[in-house]
Amino acid sequence: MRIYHSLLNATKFRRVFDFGEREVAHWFPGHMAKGLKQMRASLKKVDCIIEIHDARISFLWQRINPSFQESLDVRPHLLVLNKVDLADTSKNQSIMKRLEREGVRNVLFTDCLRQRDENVKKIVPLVTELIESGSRFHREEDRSYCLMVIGVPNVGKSSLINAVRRTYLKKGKASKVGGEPGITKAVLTKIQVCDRPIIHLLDTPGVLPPKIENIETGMKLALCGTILDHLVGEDIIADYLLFSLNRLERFSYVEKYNLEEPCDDIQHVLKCIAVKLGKTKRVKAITGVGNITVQMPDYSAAAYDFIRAFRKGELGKVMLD
Ligand SMILES: Nc1nc2c(ncn2[C@@H]2O[C@H](COP(=O)(O)OP(=O)(O)O)[C@@H](O)[C@H]2O)c(=O)[nH]1
Ligand SMILES: [Mg+2]
Repeated sequence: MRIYHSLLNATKFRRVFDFGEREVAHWFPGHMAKGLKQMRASLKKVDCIIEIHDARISFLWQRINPSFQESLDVRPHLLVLNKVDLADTSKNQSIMKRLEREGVRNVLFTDCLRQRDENVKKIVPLVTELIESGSRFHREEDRSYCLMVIGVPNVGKSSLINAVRRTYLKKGKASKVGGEPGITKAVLTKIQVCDRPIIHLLDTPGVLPPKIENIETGMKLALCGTILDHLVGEDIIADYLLFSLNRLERFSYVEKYNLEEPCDDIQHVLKCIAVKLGKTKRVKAITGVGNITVQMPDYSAAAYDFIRAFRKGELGKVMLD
């Protein structure tokens, strides 16, 4: 790996990102309020909550709704920090310390795409213990529990359900997984994942916090795929990605896309990506001698690829907060 010593003096890069006049207000699809209402109505039947967060973003930005959170807090609660394969795990210790200070006790880091993830295996014993040691627990002959899985869109709720089911029932996918947020819309699906004890998981639609702290937090959530890209704009997500990679000194994009050196200019980077991937488009140009067709870099296609490469972990592991 090349080291870019001269560039590590940060003066070459932007220190802050200019969001212009953007606001987060229009980033929330209407179905989220409906989803939240349904979740609230089903809470009575729920013995334990599994809250899933993206391991790359601070815990604070991903709690879905303060009023809903209160009704959650009376139940046993497990926090799963997912997509740990994409996260810079050197920060895990300090994350755990911070969570402890916030009073969050039961935490697991997971990679739901891995065939045999050790921490996915721990979920059933841990929630069983949490439920049975709780004050609401009444021992019955048929132990049967219902768990609600909550979290922002695209964080891996359905993948986690499938992973637990794969581990304990040796069965295939039951809940649809998607690359775009909003695949599990306003329905709560109940899926059995274990038969001793009988455990059902309630898959829920992703719900974003009703008020995102600030635009930068919104952009981090967007970068990790929790908000529909077109609502935010792929051009700005790509630029924020470049800003973040430079800030974190993750320079693998330089070699991957044949750049000469790290660069803070998104237009230049997208051009290199387009050239490298052969993403060009023909456009008509009017000249003095008539109309001609010229090849231009396809900036949108390049931005799309850049963002997807990041989400697949191809541009390095990160911690955005
Ligand atoms: N790299 C990685 N990707 C994951 C992980 N869990 C889920 N995904 C991907 O994240 C996307 C959203 O997953 P999904 O389960 O549909 O999220 P949901 O909207 O919360 O139900 C899919 O493309 C999954 O393949 C993980 O642990 N690591
Ligand atoms: Mg889902």
